[in-house]
Amino acid sequence: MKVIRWILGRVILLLNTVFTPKSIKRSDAEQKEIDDAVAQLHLYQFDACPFCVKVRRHAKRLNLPLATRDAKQAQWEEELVNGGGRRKVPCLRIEGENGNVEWMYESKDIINYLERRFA
Ligand SMILES: N[C@@H](CCC(=O)N[C@@H](CS)C(=O)NCC(=O)O)C(=O)O
Repeated sequence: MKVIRWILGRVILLLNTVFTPKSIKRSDAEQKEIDDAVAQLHLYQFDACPFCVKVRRHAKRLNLPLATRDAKQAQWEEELVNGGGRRKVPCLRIEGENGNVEWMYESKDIINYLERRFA
């Protein structure tokens, strides 16, 4: 089962590389504004998790320099569990202007959030 999952993960990564989505273009000023806003976001994820790949593809399409944190690494896993409450990926850590932090689980919710905010 583990081997099958590993192989499927590699296939997903390969397809993701071959069919990389095109990023939307913005003016430099607009992109800078977006980059600054996205700096407050971190995606806790696994490389080959299909739900994470889906979120990363949307981020790529929206031209968002979304920082990722590999939740297989002890440091990020601990942060995810302590902050979000569950060891589940993808999870988007959203830091607000006033320093408050929201942990958003579920790929659909994350994608909707990114679309609403940045599309
Ligand atoms: N419905 C969730 C499914 C997420 C999910 O099942 N993630 C798996 C990885 S692909 C996970 O975090 N499993 C917990 C674990 O591996 O510890 C979504 O769309 O985000």
